[in-house]
Amino acid sequence: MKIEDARDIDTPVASAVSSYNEWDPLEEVIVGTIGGVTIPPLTREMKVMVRRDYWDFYRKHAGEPYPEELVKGAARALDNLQKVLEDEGVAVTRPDPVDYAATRFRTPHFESTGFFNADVRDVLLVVGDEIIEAPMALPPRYFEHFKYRSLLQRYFERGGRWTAAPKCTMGQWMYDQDYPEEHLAYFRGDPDIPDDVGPLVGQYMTKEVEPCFDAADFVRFGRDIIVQRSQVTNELGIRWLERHLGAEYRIHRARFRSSGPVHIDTTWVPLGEGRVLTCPARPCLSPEIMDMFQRAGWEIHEAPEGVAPAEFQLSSRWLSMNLLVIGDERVVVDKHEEPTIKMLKSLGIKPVLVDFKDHYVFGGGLHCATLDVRRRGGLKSYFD
Ligand code: DAV
Repeated sequence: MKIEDARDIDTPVASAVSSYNEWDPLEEVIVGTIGGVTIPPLTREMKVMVRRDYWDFYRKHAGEPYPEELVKGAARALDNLQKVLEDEGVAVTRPDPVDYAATRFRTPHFESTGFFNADVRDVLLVVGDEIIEAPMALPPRYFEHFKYRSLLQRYFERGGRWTAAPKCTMGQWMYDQDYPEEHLAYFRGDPDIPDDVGPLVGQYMTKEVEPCFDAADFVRFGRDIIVQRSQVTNELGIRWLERHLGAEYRIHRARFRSSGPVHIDTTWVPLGEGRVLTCPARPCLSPEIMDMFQRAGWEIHEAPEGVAPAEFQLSSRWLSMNLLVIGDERVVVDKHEEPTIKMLKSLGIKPVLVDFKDHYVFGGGLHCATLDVRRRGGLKSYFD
């Protein structure tokens, strides 16, 4: 990691950071980097991230680099995305790859090796002119924010506000040691799940011991922010953000029928003002959220199933709906996702195609692997 000297700190600047929703015209974005990604140790709590078919592989190879051809493929996908965005007139910044993810680290509360995928959206939350570092909830991700350190410093010099939410300890007391192992067998996109599976009866891998959240469990609609209690975001974490943002924002808790929710951006995804995608395998269980959208005249469209010929170790297939809206009725979509492309066209939206499927293996789609730093437009209410 290299952090350059600060430049020009005495010249006042208008903030380079400004983004209030997921769809205003995109001017500047961070695209993640994959270099250094390391197979994380398969501790009990990490099983919420890794599909069961891969548990043996993760057990055997913890702390090692992923197979080189997978990393190369994902790196190419991220470069493809950078090019497509630049061709659309969006400025792109990239973090440095890390070279220390395989290093064993130790805090007073746990020991682990790293993980460090390209999913910047999991780690950082932009609300207006502020970039917030999420506490995260899983030990291999404890230091993941450092990957963005030099970029964050740069955005700070360019006028952005920079906040770190309190880190949690990630000590074993944070995780439910009685969480039924068999419930982890159901993965996030499974439509047929029993009614008593953990999250449906209010049981999660993370307990309410310390605030924790991943940034990707929040989705921004101007003054209104929708959040889900998930395996990695607890109610205390939600309250921390609610109090931190104060009266200008309204945080709405939404529940979905999911066996193990992790990140809301394959579940409830705005396509623009007045239109949101819902995942048919994870319908919304909160009547007040459905009411809120319906009363304000929002259209709720079911996302078609993903079809990209890709490998999924860390996510469901629903990365197909993990879209990056770049404004003016343009949406970036993987070029293999024909049904999604067709749906976008039928809504009068221009699909901007990118070859991205080789990044899916690391658990992230187009929204996960990016962070909008600046979108044209200000703070508005879309539900009054
Ligand atoms: O559907 O498995 C993936 C989102 C990762 N940021 C899913 C959620």
